[in-house]
Amino acid sequence: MEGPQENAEDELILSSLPREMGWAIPDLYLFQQFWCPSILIKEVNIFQKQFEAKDSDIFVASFPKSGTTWLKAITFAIVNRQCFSSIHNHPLLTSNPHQLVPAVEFMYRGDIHCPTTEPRVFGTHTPFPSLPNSIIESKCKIIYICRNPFDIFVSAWTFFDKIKLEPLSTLKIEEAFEKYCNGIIEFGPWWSHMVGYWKESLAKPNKVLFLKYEDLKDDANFQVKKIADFLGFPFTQEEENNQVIESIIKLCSFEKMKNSEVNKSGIIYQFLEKKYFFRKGETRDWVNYFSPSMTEKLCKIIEEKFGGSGLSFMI
Ligand code: PPS
Repeated sequence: MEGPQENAEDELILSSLPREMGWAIPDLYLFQQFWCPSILIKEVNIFQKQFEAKDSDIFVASFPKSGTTWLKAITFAIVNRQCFSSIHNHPLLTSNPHQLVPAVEFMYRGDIHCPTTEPRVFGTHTPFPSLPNSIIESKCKIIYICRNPFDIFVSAWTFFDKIKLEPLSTLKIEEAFEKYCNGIIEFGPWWSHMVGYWKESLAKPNKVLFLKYEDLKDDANFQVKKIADFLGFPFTQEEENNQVIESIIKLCSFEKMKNSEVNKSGIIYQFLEKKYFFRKGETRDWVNYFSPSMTEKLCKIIEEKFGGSGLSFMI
């Protein structure tokens, strides 16, 4: 518990930071060059200062609404496949992926606990430059999932509206889009988030694996094998013959997860309804929401922010 002096210091630090209204969280502060939700600043600080990574740790990193839940499920299923070989008694049928693979930012809030078995698998929305040194310096691995910025926008706009905290009211799509184009969104700007992990994946391909939601949709079998190889848990020929990859894909599929009783009701992280993590699970749903001028504007921003980085999106 913090005393009055620490609270006063926290307040003083916050009051010196640029502030904007969030989409779901009333206040976002520009903290270490990203828009950090006020309720998580203390947690991100503790994470940076206290987290001790183990060489065997695995981090599923992402910008919100990029496919985190899906990749958490797949990663958990890959690394624990010896313990839970039967699809009928798998923990993913009785727990939400965010309970099995906790977000480090929420781990210091009380209702989510640090995994007790190794390899420990964690999630994080923290941008690469703000990760604790022990993650950078240890041999732990990071898998980043990236999604095209058009679908992220729609997914975020619909999701944040459902989970928004008082006193926020519904953001019109035009208002949300304006903020999005300025990078003002929980954990934004989205472009620097993606480019940060992208560059690190190029510099250290054994440390950071960069995946795209669209590629996972397109050829899950190939991507699941790639993840397993990267993590040092490759599938044996016997496993391949026994359709182990296919059963992991099926277990983690959108339909299976959305329709699983455990994901239909209840909350996690103290305020998030589990059912809202599963909406359509498709690519290109953005065409149903974007006007021609929005499309043109976002294309320009993508060109400006990603040009020369080598990172591109199939629009
Ligand atoms: S969060 O809040 O950051 O953890 O959200 P995140 O999981 O990153 O993104 C949510 C979007 O991913 C879709 N989703 C899936 N797609 C494919 N397969 C599976 N299993 C799956 N689970 C969740 C979810 O529906 C959100 O996308 P949209 O476009 O809104 O449907």
